[in-house]
Amino acid sequence: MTEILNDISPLWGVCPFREIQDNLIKCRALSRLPAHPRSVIIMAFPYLLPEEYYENSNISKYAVPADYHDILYARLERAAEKLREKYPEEEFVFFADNSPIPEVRAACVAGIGILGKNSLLITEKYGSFVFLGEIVTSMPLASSGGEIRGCLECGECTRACPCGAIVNGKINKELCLSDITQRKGQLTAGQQELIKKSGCIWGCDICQNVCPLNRAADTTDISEFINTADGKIEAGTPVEGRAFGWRGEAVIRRNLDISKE
Ligand code: B12
Repeated sequence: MTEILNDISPLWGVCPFREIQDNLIKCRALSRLPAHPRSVIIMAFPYLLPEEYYENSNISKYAVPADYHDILYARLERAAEKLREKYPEEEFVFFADNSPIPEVRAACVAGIGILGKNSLLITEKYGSFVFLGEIVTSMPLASSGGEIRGCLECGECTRACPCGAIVNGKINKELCLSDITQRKGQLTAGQQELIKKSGCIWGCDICQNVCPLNRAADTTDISEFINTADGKIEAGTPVEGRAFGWRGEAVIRRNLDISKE
């Protein structure tokens, strides 16, 4: 199993399903869970690129490569197929992001990183610049984690957030700039100002960029992220196959207009 998982992710661990079963996220993907889920094999996929890739970028770092859902699904599917072959009596179902699994929590329980005040998982090697994906299985596997640890609590992310969205060490989704950039329709004058000032028309990296635990974060080796990088979005840039594709062109066009006003 180790070999199969190492082949798709440099960092993974096991969270017993019972540890997160009371915190499942209610979503459509919930129906895809195995009938008797026992373990969550949670995996981190580092996505930080060398600094020059972000020089003229006007989107958040996570959206610079092609849609990470597609990239993670291809890798997860490869591993799930091999696991099904090796353990034909067991179930293996993969998810990434659009998942009933509270991924940050599962990753903390599995011990692959620590919980930041910005509510993100921070790994030792890649900082918080990792995507999370998982294979939920009927196999009973031993937990790879120990005691759940928190971050330095230096308060840098809380102070740097232009929206005051980090309250008592939790993200207030309603205030988070990343969420604001994703909303449909007319934004308030205040919200428009926030987008304009940030220079970022999709997502937000502020709470990650100021985190001292991200200062020495390693860049990714995942070729699918490196080879597809495109950080400059202009009017007419196709949205298909991008992390923001699900939102459609209108929201991107609106945010571009706001940034140019
Ligand atoms: C909805 C969502 C958002 C929303 C709301 C975020 C939020 N934190 O609620 C919005 C749009 C704002 C958002 C923004 C971003 N997101 Co988002 N998001 C999600 C999603 C789909 C669900 C999160 C959720 O609703 N969890 C359930 C709620 C109820 O959890 P919660 O109460 O907030 O508590 C969480 C933690 O604080 C922690 N926790 C809280 N209490 C405790 C207690 C214990 C003991 C433990 C162990 C943990 C723990 O675990 C919970 C689970 O996340 C996850 C994918 C997933 N399936 O988990 C991605 C996910 C969290 N997002 C991700 C990313 C990359 C981002 C952005 C960085 C993107 C960007 N650059 O703009 C920003 C970061 C904003 C921020 N600082 O959180 C990654 C995070 C990777 C990482 N290193 O942690 C995830 C895991 C997606 C993925 N598959 O990679 N996101």
